[in-house]
Amino acid sequence: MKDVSKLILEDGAVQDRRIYWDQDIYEQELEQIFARAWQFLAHEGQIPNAGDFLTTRMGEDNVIVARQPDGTIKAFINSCPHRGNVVCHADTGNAKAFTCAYHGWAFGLDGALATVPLEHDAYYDAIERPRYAMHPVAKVESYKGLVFGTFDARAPSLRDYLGDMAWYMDTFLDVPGGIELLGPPMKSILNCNWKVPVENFIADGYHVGWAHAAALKAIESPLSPLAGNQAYDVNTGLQVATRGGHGFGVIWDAAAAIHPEGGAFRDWLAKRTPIIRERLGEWRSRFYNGHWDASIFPNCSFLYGTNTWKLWLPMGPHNIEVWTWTLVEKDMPAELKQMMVATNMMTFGTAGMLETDDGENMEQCTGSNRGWVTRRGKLYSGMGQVREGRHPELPGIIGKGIVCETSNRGFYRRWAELMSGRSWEEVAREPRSAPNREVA
Ligand code: UNU
Ligand code: FES
Ligand code: FE
Repeated sequence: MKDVSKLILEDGAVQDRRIYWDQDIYEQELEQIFARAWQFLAHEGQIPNAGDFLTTRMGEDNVIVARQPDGTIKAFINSCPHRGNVVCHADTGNAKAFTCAYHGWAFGLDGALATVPLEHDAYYDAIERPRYAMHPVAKVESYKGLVFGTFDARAPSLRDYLGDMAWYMDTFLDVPGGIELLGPPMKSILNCNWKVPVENFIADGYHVGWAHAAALKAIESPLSPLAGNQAYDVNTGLQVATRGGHGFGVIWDAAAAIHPEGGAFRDWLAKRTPIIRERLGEWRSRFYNGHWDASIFPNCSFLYGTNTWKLWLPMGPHNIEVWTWTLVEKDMPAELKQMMVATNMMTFGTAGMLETDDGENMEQCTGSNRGWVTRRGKLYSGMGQVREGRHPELPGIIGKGIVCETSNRGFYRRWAELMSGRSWEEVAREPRSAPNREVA
């Protein structure tokens, strides 16, 4: 294993550019991160009934996620244990069994090998079927409807893995009726390293006024004054890095800000806020009205408010597939849900105005490291490091204002911890506390 101890320096603020380019570092990510960490698979509502399934990826491994007759969810690798053919070619559907197109092995909803053509005549009944189940995803667990999986049986529980990020996410997960992810997901390809969009969503309030200047003006949103950083109140909001590499930034009172037809959404928020305050308290009712940019380690991101929900699926060191759903509250009226979908398509869909602003930057941030000398340089995300600290009421490390790189640093500290190959226990034994400085 490669010694990665020098790739992330200064408490997460300095990154070696080779982490965005080198094949051997990428291979180590597949092993130490994607084969170990919990990854987002689905929302339970996408596969409500027995036999419902969908296919997705964990790292570069194709997986089938299937609702079992007993209501639980199982996942397994979508590759036939006979000669390796892809078994299921559908994105989603309902099945009684999964049958391989090559020689006809058939597997149950739990991935067990159920029938083998010519089993008696050609195998002489000597095949030990339990040995040829489809490779299981070691653990599949849900948090308030969000389903995650890990290939590592020794991984902590999903609840422990999400840590304090779960407390923050309850803001929109723990609403009456819960949430839905509306699909089918829009899918596109970007020629960038998977970490670049994760950075953008976890921490990058800095780019919003600049990279999205034209889009913000065109949308004529309450955030339009940010265009070109003309009137960007960087102290509105805050940024959070929670232990485990997750994090987000929030702009207060901006949940509906980039919806051109945001009126119905604002009405909805106003109506629901007292209920959220009652259930979750004052802070979460404030977060409920804010606009968030967020990432769940390693590769799931979302913008609460704009309500885009994304997976950045790695396809080699310089390529990803982007999957985009729309997050809505289940109890929202149908027209409001439709408005959320339309805005998401217009802003962060495949050809979305803001998605294309970001996509171009993300590809160039990755591609410039093709240069051998360039690649030997470093990048800097030290913004706000001298001001971040603890908060009397909020968990995690708090950065002051939305324009800040606190959660970027938290992401890279976790990246470095897992990339070193240390066990979950070793990593957990080193909790990093917030700098001893109060950030109100
Ligand atoms: O691009 C973003 N992450 C963003 C855009 C965040 C907030 C408002 C608009
Ligand atoms: Fe699947 Fe042969 S490769 S039955
Ligand atoms: Fe952006």
